[in-house]
Amino acid sequence: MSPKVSFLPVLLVLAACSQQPAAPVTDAVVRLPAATGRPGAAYFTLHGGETGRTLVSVSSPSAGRTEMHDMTMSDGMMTMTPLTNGVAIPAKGQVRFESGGKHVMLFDMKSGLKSGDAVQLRFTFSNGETAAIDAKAEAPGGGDMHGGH
Ligand SMILES: [Cu+2]
Repeated sequence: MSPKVSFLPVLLVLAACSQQPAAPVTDAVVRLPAATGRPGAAYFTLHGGETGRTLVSVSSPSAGRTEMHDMTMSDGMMTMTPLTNGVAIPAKGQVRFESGGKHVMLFDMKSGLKSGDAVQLRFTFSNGETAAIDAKAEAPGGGDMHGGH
């Protein structure tokens, strides 16, 4: 057997990976509430894939209720707008949910969650596609605008 042949299995694995459809959601984190009873927030990156998709809802077994919000700054005021018509992600594009922008609010969170814990998020898209992923819990940030929400 020549040395070259031994590389073949590695190449096959790489080829298989590149043909898998990209995950619809990556980089998920959950910002834990600063105090019990306050809402937490979920942040992540949505991927449109080959054809684009529309996120209609996000839920979590660790939260009693969730809402999707967009936070925008107008005339120096932070405004929170519910995203009731879903969030469209263009084909091959991305939409970021991040601090100071779009976010998912997690109400009535289970107590006892701590930094580093896995918090499951369940995503539903308008085409019927669903995804469940584990977000990493993060300690509440001191400068988080969301504290007064
Ligand atoms: Cu909010």
